Amino acid sequence: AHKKQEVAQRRERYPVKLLEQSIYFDTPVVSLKQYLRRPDKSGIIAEFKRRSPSKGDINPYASVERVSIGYMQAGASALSVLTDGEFFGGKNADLTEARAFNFCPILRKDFIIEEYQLIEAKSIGADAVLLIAECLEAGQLAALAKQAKALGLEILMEVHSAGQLAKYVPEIDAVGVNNRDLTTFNVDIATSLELIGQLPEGVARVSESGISDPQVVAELRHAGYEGFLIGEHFMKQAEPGKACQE
Ligand code: IGP
Repeated sequence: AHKKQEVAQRRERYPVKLLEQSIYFDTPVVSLKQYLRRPDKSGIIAEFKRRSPSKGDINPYASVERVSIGYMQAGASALSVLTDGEFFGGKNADLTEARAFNFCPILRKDFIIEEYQLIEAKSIGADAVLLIAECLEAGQLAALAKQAKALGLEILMEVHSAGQLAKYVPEIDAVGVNNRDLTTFNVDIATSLELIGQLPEGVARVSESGISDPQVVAELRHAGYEGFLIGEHFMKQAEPGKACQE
């Protein structure tokens, strides 16, 4: 409900007609799916987040420029930038700042519930958006997936259980299995290991959350994952980019 209000307020201040003037509307996206499959990259989607509902402050004064460049120098395949303000202390301008300094796929990490947020994602320079199965009805997810595609955005659909895979539609480019239960905040890598066999054919497979160990990345890769979404483990270090190198 909060998200709805927040989006309604922004829509009033920044109508679609205004967003459409953004130069990023003329720029084709950098493909997350393709970058995850590049042999010269690590498969890591390195996330910028200042705080989280489960951990509170992680790195409240972190610089987007410094952290995102550090991630890319360390060989990350892509960036994920939290734009949600209420829970994660992010903002749209954070993503645009990351865009200005990096040529790589950038995922807009937010709770997307309306088409306006997709138009916004395109206007701030995102290449891909997250659609969380748990937050959306099947019909809603399918409609947003079509609208995202029409804007040229790639889609990462997030699931936490096998049942949520029923919401999959062919527009989706990547499926992310969230190891964190959004209601209890418990993380368990076993979630990814259990669901790998049930993911649809052809999508990029991403394991999300609670990853802090290169050995776990190796294990997930061996199981069939191509992407590894890592936030807190990097962000809690003074130099998140350096942590990404290890
Ligand atoms: C990153 P972690 O445990 O490495 O910080 O997790 C990412 O998976 C997590 O931030 C996340 C998220 C989300 C945040 C996964 N799904 C949905 C906000 C909304």
